Amino acid sequence: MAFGGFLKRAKEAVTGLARKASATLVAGVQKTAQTLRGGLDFLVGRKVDDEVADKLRDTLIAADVSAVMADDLVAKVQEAYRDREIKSKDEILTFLKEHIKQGFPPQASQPIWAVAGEPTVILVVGVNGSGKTTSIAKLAYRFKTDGRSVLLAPADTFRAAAVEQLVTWADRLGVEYIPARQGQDPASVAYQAVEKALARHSDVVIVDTAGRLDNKKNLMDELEKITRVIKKKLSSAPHEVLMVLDGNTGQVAVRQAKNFEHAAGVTGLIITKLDGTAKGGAVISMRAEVDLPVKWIGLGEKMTDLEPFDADVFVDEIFRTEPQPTP
Ligand SMILES: Nc1nc2c(ncn2[C@@H]2O[C@H](COP(=O)(O)OP(=O)(O)OP(=O)(O)O)[C@@H](O)[C@H]2O)c(=O)[nH]1
Ligand SMILES: [Mg+2]
Repeated sequence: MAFGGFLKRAKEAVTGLARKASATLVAGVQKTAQTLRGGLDFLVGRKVDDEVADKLRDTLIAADVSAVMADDLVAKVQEAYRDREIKSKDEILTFLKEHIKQGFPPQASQPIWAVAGEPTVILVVGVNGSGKTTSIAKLAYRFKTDGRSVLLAPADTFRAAAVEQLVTWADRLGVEYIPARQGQDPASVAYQAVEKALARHSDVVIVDTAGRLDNKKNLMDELEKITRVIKKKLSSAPHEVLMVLDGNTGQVAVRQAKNFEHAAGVTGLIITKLDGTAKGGAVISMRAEVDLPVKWIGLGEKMTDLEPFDADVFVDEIFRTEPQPTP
């Protein structure tokens, strides 16, 4: 890895301490923030009685926070109000945010890297159209910007257009890829990618997979085969298996994640398409409902529109009390 990249990341780590929301995040979660803000305004000057509790619950659910989590949060607010720990709208909001943030263990959303000298192999899986290929391009862009060399493996050989889509991104990003043709065995594409990455000392290999994985068995079978084959080249791989979920589907995405929670070594989630939806609350229920960390969030169609998930920043942003002009 280039020294420049190391310096840049070290600098990010330091400046990251302030952890401010980026313009992309601010713009991306606007609709969710509006929904929450619109509903929470009634808290001003009100007692937390049953009516207010119901309204609070409805507001959380309108932003696609799960019913279980909404019930739990409302019960905690009612209790704290009764115990006179919180009173004003601002206190209630701060209390809510702290409780939600506490659910996210620190560091859980960090990427998993291979040991030095080995390529990190990332498999990307998920249902049709969830945003796998686009997210891979965004990850490649990020890693490349950080000074890592990236190799893309178009192992979605089901559709010819899928290979082309990833190759077009690779060319645009100036990263390497493995050529593949329609109908080729996906596992062989992944194998060749790992082989080439070892030979070239690439830092990261990202493997795209077909979106036909609409049930657990398909996903398990495909992952199991790809995994078995790449392990022949690199026994520690894959280091990360990321499941991509369409954030636009809100609670449906949560159920999907739950369904695949223990399947096939999934290590983390990418939640896409959070821009343009008011269902961003689903992201905060992921932790309460699913034993998998949200690692990245997609906030648009451009290569810069993917960010590491930072629960503190995300929660502050969706519960922002004042509309914030895009910085
Ligand atoms: N607005 C928005 N659009 C996104 C985001 N991520 C992906 N998309 C769009 O969603 C559509 C599907 O994305 P793909 O990356 O092709 O999805 P996929 O999972 O690879 O699809 P298949 O290969 O067909 O299974 C494309 O039009 C993307 O531009 C996002 O974060 N925000
Ligand atoms: Mg695709």
